Amino acid sequence: MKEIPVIYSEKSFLHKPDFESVLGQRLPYLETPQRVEVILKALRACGFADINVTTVKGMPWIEQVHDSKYLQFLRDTSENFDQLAREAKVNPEEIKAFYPTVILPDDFDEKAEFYQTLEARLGIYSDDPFAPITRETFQAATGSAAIAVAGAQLLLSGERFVYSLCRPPGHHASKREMGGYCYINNTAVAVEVLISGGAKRVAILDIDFHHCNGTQDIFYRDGRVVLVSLHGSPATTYPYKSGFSWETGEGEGKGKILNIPLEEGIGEEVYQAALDYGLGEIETFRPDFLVVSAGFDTHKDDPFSSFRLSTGYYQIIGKTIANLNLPVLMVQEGGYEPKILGESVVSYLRGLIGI
Ligand code: SP5
Ligand code: ZN
Repeated sequence: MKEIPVIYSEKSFLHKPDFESVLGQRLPYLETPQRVEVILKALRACGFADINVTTVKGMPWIEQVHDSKYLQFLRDTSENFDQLAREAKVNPEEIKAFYPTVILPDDFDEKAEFYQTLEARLGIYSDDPFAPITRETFQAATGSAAIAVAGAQLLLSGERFVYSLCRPPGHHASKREMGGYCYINNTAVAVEVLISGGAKRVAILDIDFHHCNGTQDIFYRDGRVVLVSLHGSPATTYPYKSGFSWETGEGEGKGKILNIPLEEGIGEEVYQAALDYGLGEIETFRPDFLVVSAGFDTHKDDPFSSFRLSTGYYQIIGKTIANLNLPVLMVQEGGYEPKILGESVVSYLRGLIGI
């Protein structure tokens, strides 16, 4: 039987914020460790291999993607959590995570020095309140990026398909800001590994329901990378501020971003036409590798989705992608309904590897 290396890390289970706040409602944090468990369970049930990587050192590539002050902040806030809480007059025993209370612009080079408080610094390095920092977040986020690094290295060593089961996800994380459950942009880190390993051109296909504002920010002026994203229209869908069709890249990156926003309620036919169009652009670019930021929050039963995709349809998506005849690294992004998440990943991988 054909197989696909599946990479995950025990560190993913460390990150567990206890709630998220939406319009004043206190809701359970949807980006749970259980997501990884259901995916692993479904994969093991049909005999896919899995590799636990806790030892890969991802920092050199993480530092190529993210600003060092941002990374320092992430580490410092996790590692000195209790002390920072007490300094801010918060009882560390009463809270599991710091959430930003203000959102400040990220033109922070001077401001990071100027601002003295945790509240201001959280505001500088956050895009929204959906990426809280726990005591374990830095470990889990760097562990997640290491999963992407290990995946990219396997691709460089000649594997045709690899699945990096990253958690926390990454595509909303930009050079200097976290947001939307994301801290380190795992896909961008994988791209840097591929380029360091000799790739001249890399394509990214983002099929998460939400626009990849972080990935777009990182590669907006970069001629080495083409980024195609299919997502819910910013008119109705988080992150709202980006993902418009007129955002096409600048400078060296001009024309190398393709955003395909899709209306609420669309089904598989419309989605497939958009996918075919997007993949056409990727083929024209003649990349050496394809990295897929794969979210399963496009499923009809996902709490965020306004699309009507079925579990079985992910197999067609996988097959369509495989038809490009490129080495493919699949990086896990969103997907929040545990009842269908595992089966959807299996369906997609079956399509990809053709079983
Ligand atoms: C990686 C990823 O999929 N991140 C998604 C983060 C989404 N958080 C946005 C929360 C906006 C809440 N809007 C509520 C609408 C639910 N029907
Ligand atoms: Zn998403």
